[in-house]
Amino acid sequence: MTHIAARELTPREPAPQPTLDLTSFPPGAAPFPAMVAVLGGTYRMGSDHHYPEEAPAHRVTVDGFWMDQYPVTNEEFARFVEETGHVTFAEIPPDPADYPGARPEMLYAGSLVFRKPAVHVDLRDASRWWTFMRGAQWRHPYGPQTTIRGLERYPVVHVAYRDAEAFATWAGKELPTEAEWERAARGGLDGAEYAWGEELTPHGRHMANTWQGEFPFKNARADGFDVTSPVDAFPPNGYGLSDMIGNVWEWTTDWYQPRHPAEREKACCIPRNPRGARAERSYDPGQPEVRIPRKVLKGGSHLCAPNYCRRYRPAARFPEPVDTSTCHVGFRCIVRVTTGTTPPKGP
Ligand SMILES: [Ca+2]
Ligand SMILES: [Cu+2]
Repeated sequence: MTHIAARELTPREPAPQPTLDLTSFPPGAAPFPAMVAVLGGTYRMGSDHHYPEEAPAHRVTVDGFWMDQYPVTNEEFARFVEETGHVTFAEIPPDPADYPGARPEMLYAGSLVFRKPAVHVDLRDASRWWTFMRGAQWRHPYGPQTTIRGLERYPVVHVAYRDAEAFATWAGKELPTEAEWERAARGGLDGAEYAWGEELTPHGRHMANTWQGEFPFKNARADGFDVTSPVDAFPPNGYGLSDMIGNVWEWTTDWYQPRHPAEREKACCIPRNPRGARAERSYDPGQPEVRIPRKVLKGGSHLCAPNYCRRYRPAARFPEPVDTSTCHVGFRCIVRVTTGTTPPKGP
C-alpha cells in the first residue's frame, strides 16, 4: 500500500474497534496536524549488503503508528522553548564531575559544528572537520554570530537526546524506536536499498539532501544544498514522510548495539516492537573510560558522502552519545496507538 491508500482513511470512516489488528494502519484520524499513518506489519530490518552494524537483516514486527511528516523545525522548537523555558544541553557548561580528566578550560557550553577543511585531510581523523564551538546552539547553528532567521522551516539542530525527549513530552508525542523509524523510512518498499527504491539518484534526480563530491573537502552541491535544507525540499516517501533520509540524522530511543539480533526462523518468534539493547551495552568500546551511553541515530545527513559515509539509507545507523549535539542531528516524533485503548482524539 502507499500513502494514497493511507489518506483514504479519512475522519469520516467508521471508528475502528479496539480489537483492530495494529499490524495495519493506526485507527482513527491523525492525533495532530502534519502527522501521517505508518503501516504496521512485519518487515526486514537492517541489511547484509552494507556496513557491519546493519547486519544481520532480520524480520521484526511493529504496530502501526502516527509519525511527524517532517523533522521538528526551528519554528516548532522555538515555540516549545518559549512555552517551557527549556534550556538545551548545548547551552549549559558541562559539569566537571561528569567528565573526569577533561581540562577545565575545555568545559564550556557549545556544540559540534562541521567546518570544511581547506585541504585534503585524513578521512580517519574526524577532528579535522568537527569543531566543538563555544556558543553554537540551536539558535546559532554555525556559531554565536549566526542566527536561524530565515531558517524557520529548516530542521532544528544542536539538540541532545534529552532535548528531543523534552520536546516530545511537551508535544504529547514520543520518540520512535529504531524499528519504528526504519519501518517508516522504508515507506512500504520492503527490502529496498533506498527510501525511494534501488537507486540513489533515479534518472539523475536527487531524492534527499546528502553530500556530492569529495567529503569533507569539496561539496559539489548537486542536490542544491551546501548544509541543511527546508524540511519539504525533497519528495516524500511512500507513506508521505519527508526528509527521512539525509538533511539531518534523527534520534531514536534505542540504545546502540554494534549488530542486530539474529533472524528468527519461526514466525512465532519474530520480535514485536523491539526496543534495542541495554544502556550499559551501548558504551563506546574504543573509549572504555567514557561511560556515556549511546542512542541509535537514523537517516544519515547532508554530510553523508559516497567516499566517506554511505548512510543515506533506511538500514543505516550510527551510535551517538546522549550528551552530544551537532549541526547535523535533529529528530521527529510519533504517536503510538495502544491496543485495547481508545484511539487518540483529533488536535
Ligand atoms: Ca547537499
Ligand atoms: Cu554519514
